Amino acid sequence: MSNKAYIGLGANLTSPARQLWQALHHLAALPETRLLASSSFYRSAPMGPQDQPDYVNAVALIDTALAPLALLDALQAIENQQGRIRTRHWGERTLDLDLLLYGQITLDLPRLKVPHYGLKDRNFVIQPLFELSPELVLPDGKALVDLACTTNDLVKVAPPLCDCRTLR
Ligand code: A4P
Ligand code: MG
Repeated sequence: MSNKAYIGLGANLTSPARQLWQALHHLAALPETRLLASSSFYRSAPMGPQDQPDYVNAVALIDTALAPLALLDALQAIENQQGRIRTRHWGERTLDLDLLLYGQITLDLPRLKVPHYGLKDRNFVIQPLFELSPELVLPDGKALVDLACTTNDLVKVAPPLCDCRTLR
């Protein structure tokens, strides 16, 4: 059985936009998984420590038969492959991949909380998610459109990747 999952991508080191492109290629190559769509790339000021570069963020939609923990393992393997080094909390990184949503499932495991705990509070997640799926309803029944913020500090840095067939 396959499930739609949304992945949050973030990077602020070593050519962040290129890191996101590379991560999309890696997502497209995962077993039992299809990359369906990616949002535009957005630049934003760092949340957390301010003495780090701006981030580039995006959200990808995949269709996957990987179970949630297997998918998390795969996402962390991609982060490591792209040179992720864990230093300080909310610190700089070549690549962060967060499992935002997995179908309508809610999980509260030591290694994995779904929906991702920051989903509702972060413009750099809500806006690209809204671009992909404006009609989305979260597992708690909340409509994404009701979370969409009016104030906006995000700047688009790349055109939408509307044709993900080139990444498959
Ligand atoms: N984990 C639990 N649930 C999940 C999930 N749904 N998806 C666990 C992914 N991981 C999940 O993550 C720590 C642990 O969370 C993992 O081992 C996993 O088992 P991490 O990626 O190692 O560490 P982290 O990313 O520093 O911590 P955290 O709390 O996940 O940070 P966030 O929420 O990812 O935020 N500013 C801007 N503008 N844009 C950003 O993208 N990102 C962060 C990091 C800080 N500031 C930012 C941005
Ligand atoms: Mg993370």
